[in-house]
Amino acid sequence: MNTFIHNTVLLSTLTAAASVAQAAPVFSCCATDENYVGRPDDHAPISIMGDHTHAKGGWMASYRFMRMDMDGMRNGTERVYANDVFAQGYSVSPESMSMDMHMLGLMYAPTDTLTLMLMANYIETEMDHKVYSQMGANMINNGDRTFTTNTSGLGDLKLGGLYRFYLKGNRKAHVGLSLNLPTGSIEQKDKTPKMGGAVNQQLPAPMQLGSGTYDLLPSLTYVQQFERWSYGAQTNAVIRLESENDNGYRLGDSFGVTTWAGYNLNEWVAVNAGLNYAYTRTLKGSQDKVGTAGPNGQSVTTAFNSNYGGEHIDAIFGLNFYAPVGTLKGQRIAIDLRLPLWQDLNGYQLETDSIVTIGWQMAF
Ligand SMILES: [Cu+2]
Repeated sequence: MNTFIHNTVLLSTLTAAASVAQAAPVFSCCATDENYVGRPDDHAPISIMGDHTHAKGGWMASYRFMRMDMDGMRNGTERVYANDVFAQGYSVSPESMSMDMHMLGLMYAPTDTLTLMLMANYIETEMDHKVYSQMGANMINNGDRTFTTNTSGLGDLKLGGLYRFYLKGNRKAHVGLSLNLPTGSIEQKDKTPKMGGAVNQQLPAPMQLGSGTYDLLPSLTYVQQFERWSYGAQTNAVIRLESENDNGYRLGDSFGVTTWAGYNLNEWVAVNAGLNYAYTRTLKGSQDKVGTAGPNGQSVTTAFNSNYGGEHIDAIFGLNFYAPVGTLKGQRIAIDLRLPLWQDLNGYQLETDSIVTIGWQMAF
């Protein structure tokens, strides 16, 4: 009798345990090649590139829209104003800038360890400026104290691959290497001030659509997944391979480190947050077609190398939506917001206020 009760209790305990074991793991940990199971936190916040690889034969198409807003000038870590810029001898001070970028991406994995990537983008920029005085405005800008420049067009093409060299249990790591092809124009012009009146002239580097140089983009990414959440870290760099482009300058090399964590609220939605540190070196060479002289001494801040480069730390907050089943299976929609926590900019430059990225990704 005792044995019977004991066995019955044991059996029902086992049955209960088995049913819990079947029902409990909503999320399969972890996505290996042999047992690939998508989950919302499989991808980093959408603004982070090259964060994931694909299993053999996998394709992914993506579209991202990024908007960056910059408003107000900064010297080092201090907020400054147009009058502070004019006091340094500049005739024109940038006031604000926005950049919209549309990015189309394609990924394909010929093997489980290698994923190839291609990215193209279309850029639209707008910059507002202020002229140092009414007298100056009369001399160089037809009497207007403010003016706006715009550019738009195709940017640089990026071509490369990710190689996953480490996969053990719930941990994985990959290196990435891409080449930036200078397909974006560096010949963008718009109506800007000149002695005698504003005319169509070459715009400074921040308004150009490409770097004008072949650049190397290496990266290293590490990710660890748990049942409900995951975290990752990535370090990346931009190395300019040429000493100058066709217009006599080259953009600064840059180096960055990003960490993030994602938490699955359910099978469809994950929240994520992260931190990004980036360091950019100053511009090198000289912008041949951009004038440096103005009625107040110098022209605009963006004509001078000392006003390029710096460091910043951004906080990242995002949401990933993923369809694990149904007609939308394999599709993702994600959004993230980057807010600068700290910026230390060389010379006088526009400060970044926010970067929003919205993306759609489809694996097939
Ligand atoms: Cu992908």
